[in-house]
Amino acid sequence: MADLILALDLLDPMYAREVAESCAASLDAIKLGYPLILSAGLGVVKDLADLGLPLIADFKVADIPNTNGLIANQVFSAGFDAIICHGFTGRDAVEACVDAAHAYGGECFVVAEMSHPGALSFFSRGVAEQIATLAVECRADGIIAPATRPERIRALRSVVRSRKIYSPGIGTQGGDLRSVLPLVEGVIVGRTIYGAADPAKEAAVMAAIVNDERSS
Ligand code: NUP
Repeated sequence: MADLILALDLLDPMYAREVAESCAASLDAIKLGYPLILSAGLGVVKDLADLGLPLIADFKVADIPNTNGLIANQVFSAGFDAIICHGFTGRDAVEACVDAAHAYGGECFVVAEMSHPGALSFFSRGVAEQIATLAVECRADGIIAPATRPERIRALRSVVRSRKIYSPGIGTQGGDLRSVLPLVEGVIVGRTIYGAADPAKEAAVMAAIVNDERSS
């Protein structure tokens, strides 16, 4: 049973709000990252809160434990429900994000392997499995794994077992929605939805596929 998560990587806050609002009925969560937050400010989180959808902060936090904790506390006090951090920083740094998330009743997801081609320079050769293992040991709520490489999702599933896998890379990056849905708890989709001529229609089409998979 996978969630449909919109990656709202738009720079114009008014248009971002319009797209989010028009797609909201088809979505299970919205992911915000540097593009929108740097252009609109952290206040955009409160602006989107009335849509009633969980908001995920994709800052891929990757600093020392103290700084990670400070960042995560800002994220959750701004109203986010979940945070994404990197795992290559190691146990203490990941734990700082997980601890802050759980203190706020929120969730923390650890990037195990990225979806773009260049990710293979460093995430291959067992590194992703090690990061996923660390995520489990640190009590993270789940990992991020690439929709562009379903076989890697399957490999990482055997590490994280019942923890969540959220997967970006559908559509524009080449990942196939129908192939990935049975493997994960959430698909993260940006340009394929917000870049469509009619984002609400595209979100509805994808939500119908998600619902089909849920009921199969
Ligand atoms: O490995 C990752 N790949 C990825 O695309 C980890 C991510 N967090 N993302 C994010 O997912 C990326 O920053 C963007 O916000 C979204 C995918 O967007 P799109 O390729 O569907 O437009």
